[in-house]
Parts: sequence; C-alpha cells; structure tokens
Amino acid sequence: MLPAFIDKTAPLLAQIELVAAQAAFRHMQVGGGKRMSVAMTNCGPWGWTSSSAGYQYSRTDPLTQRPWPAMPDSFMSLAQQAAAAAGFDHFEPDACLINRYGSGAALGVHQDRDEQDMDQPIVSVSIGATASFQLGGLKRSEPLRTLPLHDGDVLVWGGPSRLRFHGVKALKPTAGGPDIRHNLTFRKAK
Ligand code: MD3
Ligand code: FE
Repeated sequence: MLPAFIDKTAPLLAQIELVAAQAAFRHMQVGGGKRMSVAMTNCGPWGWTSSSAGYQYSRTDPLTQRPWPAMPDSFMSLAQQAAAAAGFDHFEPDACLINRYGSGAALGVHQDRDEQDMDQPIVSVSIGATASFQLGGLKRSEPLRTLPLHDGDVLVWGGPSRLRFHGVKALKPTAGGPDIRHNLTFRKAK
C-alpha cells in the first residue's frame, strides 16, 4: 500500500478525459444482463470487457470497433514506479481499466482472474472521492475488512494478495468534496 503516492491527481484526470473522448465511459452488462453501476473504459493494447457472452480482454472497443486509446506515457511510468516501489521490477502493463463511480455506484465483491499470469501484480490508483474499499481473503467465505481509499492512494496487489476477494461499497460523496471517483487498474492481461 502506497498511501498518497501521488500528490496531484488533476493531470491524471485530464488524461482520463482524453481517453474517454475516444472510448466513452459505458455501463457494461454482467451476468444475467444486469448493468453495472460503475462506468468503465480502457486504454492500452488490451481492454477488459463484459457482455452477455462473459468477460474477456479485447484489442478493440466493442462500441467503436477501433483499438482502445493508447496508454498515456504518464500512466505507464506511474504504474511502473509504483510496482517497482513494491518490489515488482519490469512490470509491463498492457491494459488499464478505468472505473468511474458516481454517487451510489458500487462494485460487488470479486476476484480479478481474467489475466493470464497471476505472478504479475495489479496496480490500482484512486482519484477523487473517497471510497469504502472491502478486502477479503482468498476464499469468498472469509470476512471482509473495510478501509478507505483516498485521492492519490496507490495499491500494488501482487504475490499472495493478487487473488484476494475485494469490492467497493456504494459511493457516498462528502459535502464539499468531489462527487465522482475514478480508479485506474494497470494489468498485464496477456
Ligand atoms: C485486490 N477496482 O477494477 S481498486 C477492479 O476501486 C477493481 O475500482 C476497484 O476491483 C476500484 O477490478 C478496487 C483496488 C484493487 C484492485 C485490484 C485488485 C484491489 C485488488 C486485484 C487483486 C486484489
Ligand atoms: Fe478488482
């Protein structure tokens, strides 16, 4: 955990807007045709997608049939610096999933297991409103701990933590603060 690894997230937000101008945020469908409350887009060679057909990494955006926008250089260096600080040298992410949480948006408890090599970490970056993050163990039945994720926090999930169950409770923006939260997750998908 690298709390407040980043001191200014405004430049990241500007890059997110540039990505979203090319690959719009959308609410993907999950199991049984339910629409996710979190809106998502991607940048980098591979993008995570969900449809009635299931979850998969795709080279193209299903909304446009075009390749996902390039990963900004600043994203790549941030991900590599954070991974290195946590002991993962030579991290070469080929996917960056961008989640957007409006008021009330939540992410159900899940494992991230759509990537090929579980020895590669996932780097996550929190931007904007504070989230109530839920962290479990390696089995769904294990209890969940709740911890806040603040603007600028960066987490590196590697080794035995890579397959821990986790989720995000419904976003409750606080008065006077940002009312949206973004989260970047850098992955080696393939
Ligand atoms: C623990 N995102 O995109 S970030 C996801 O805040 C996802 O949007 C959340 O879960 C969000 O899949 C949580 C923290 C996080 C990200 C990836 C992990 C925790 C993780 C992978 C393995 C274990
Ligand atoms: Fe996840």
